[in-house]
Amino acid sequence: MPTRRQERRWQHYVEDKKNRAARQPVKPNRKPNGTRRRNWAKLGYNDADDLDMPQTERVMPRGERERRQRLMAAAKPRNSEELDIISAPRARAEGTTARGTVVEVSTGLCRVEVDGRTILCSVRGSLSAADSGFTNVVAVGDDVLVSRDGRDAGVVETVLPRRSVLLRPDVFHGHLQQVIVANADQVLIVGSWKNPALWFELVDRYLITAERNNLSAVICVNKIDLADDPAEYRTALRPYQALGYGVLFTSATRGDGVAELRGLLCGKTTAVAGLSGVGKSSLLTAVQPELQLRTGAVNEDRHEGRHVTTQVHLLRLQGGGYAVDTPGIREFGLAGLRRADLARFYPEINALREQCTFGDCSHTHEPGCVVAAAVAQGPVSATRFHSYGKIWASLPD
Ligand SMILES: Nc1nc2c(ncn2[C@@H]2O[C@H](COP(=O)(O)OP(=O)(O)OP(=O)(O)O)[C@@H](O)[C@H]2O)c(=O)[nH]1
Ligand SMILES: [Mg+2]
Ligand SMILES: [Zn+2]
Repeated sequence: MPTRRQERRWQHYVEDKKNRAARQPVKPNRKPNGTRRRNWAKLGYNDADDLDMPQTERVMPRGERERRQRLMAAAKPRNSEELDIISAPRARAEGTTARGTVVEVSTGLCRVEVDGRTILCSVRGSLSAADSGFTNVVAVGDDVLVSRDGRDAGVVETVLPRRSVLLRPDVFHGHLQQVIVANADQVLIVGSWKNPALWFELVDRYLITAERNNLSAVICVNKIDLADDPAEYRTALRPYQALGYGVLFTSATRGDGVAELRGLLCGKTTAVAGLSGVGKSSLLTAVQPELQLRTGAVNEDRHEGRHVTTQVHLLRLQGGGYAVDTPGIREFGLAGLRRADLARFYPEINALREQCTFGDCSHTHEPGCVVAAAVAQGPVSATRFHSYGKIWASLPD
């Protein structure tokens, strides 16, 4: 217990300190200390515990911030939805904030589905792309908080933490990444058996992208009506089935596999990826005819589509869930992947790697490569090995 005298001395000390601080001359040109901005858009749910730290925070003694976070986390509800709301900076127009999903984006504007209605929104200027780490602030699939000004318009105030992102190099700044789809659960990799012919390397690239983003992937081989014999495509896709990948054979024109596809899309957010002209829009229209997505003929000479779908759209499905009809994008992100890490995405190659003569065998040219020998004998499919080599050659060391 402090004595009365000690207490008085303490009071005196505090008063004196206050007065001295008040006597400090004000320096008009003093710059405020730099602040650290919290990059909440990049945080996953794992980081949700520290989301309600203020946007601008003081530099604290070592360990102090973590201590406060632990205390706050202990006092907080564990429900992730509540965490989202708590973590969001307050919208300006309090009382009119609503939560919605971005269904379409164009420069500076986006359409957001709120309570079953789609409203046109601008994006609050203080939400900067640089802070998000990507070249776009808002992406299709984003969960956002909007403040409403009128029934059909609003402003995106906050982009809530993303569960997943599908990226591609930005069109104008190739070294930066653009978010194509946020919060997808799975990728539907669409290729056509013919016209244009199935491009296995692209299938593998998309499989790697999906795995790197923790998304499940299903391969959909469309236009099977153009095959002379079903054995052709069934044999070609067997190595993928053997590896455990889901494979669906469809014909948007004849209706094969459409019911199965509908079931697969139900209740999830699916990014539909594949080259132009393979029938992505046709398949989605077959799944849900009222979507009536624009489709286009494939160029007879070049066997390529004409990029009929140019915008990324989030389409609400009747059975629940969303599908994202993406334009044919070749370079869904392998950014940051190095040659040495590629085999990790080829389980059948990875399983043999320790038997190769050289410990750091790349399985592309070395003598004594067990993987190359396995291709001749069968365990590694020639198609997969070929794609592995092509992708390896395109990656940095
Ligand atoms: N024979 C056949 N043709 C199909 C099938 N599915 C789509 N097509 C045709 O393929 C062409 C391209 O189809 P789209 O649905 O526009 O292709 P997309 O993948 O959406 O192309 P982009 O929007 O350019 O990326 C159209 O002429 C379709 O009629 C199919 O199962 N069989
Ligand atoms: Mg299309
Ligand atoms: Zn090897």
